[in-house]
Amino acid sequence: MIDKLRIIFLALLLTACGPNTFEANGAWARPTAAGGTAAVYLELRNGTAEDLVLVGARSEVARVIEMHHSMAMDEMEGMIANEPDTDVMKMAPVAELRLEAGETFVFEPGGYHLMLIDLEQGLVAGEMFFVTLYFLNSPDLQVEVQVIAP
Ligand SMILES: [Cu+2]
Repeated sequence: MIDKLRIIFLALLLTACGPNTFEANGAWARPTAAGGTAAVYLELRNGTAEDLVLVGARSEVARVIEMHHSMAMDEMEGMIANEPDTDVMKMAPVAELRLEAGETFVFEPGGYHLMLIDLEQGLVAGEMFFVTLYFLNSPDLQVEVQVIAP
């Protein structure tokens, strides 16, 4: 009986750690003063068999989080944008993002990012904070974000 339970327990463990998972890796942001705006970059590995749809994010450190896509000026025709860092790239809000089954979706500088707007507290190098991601068809995912100096 004990052996049977042990096998079931091991099977559950293997299921949890196997390749068929959905996880966030390497989330980071730059140090930013309170009241400012900061981008979060990360990788979302969708090891499940179905596409997942990211529809939003929240964090205690910011009033609002938007999903943004940065792109070159010539792709921006007719779109409203603001970009404090450079005059070459502009960014636009995205309502939802499809994370394809078996793929890793990358948020990175110059591409997709989570935009923390109106920071309620400063982001300090060496510290971390949490962001919760919301999906159309998957449970919420809490992500630990490291604050890393450039
Ligand atoms: Cu942005």
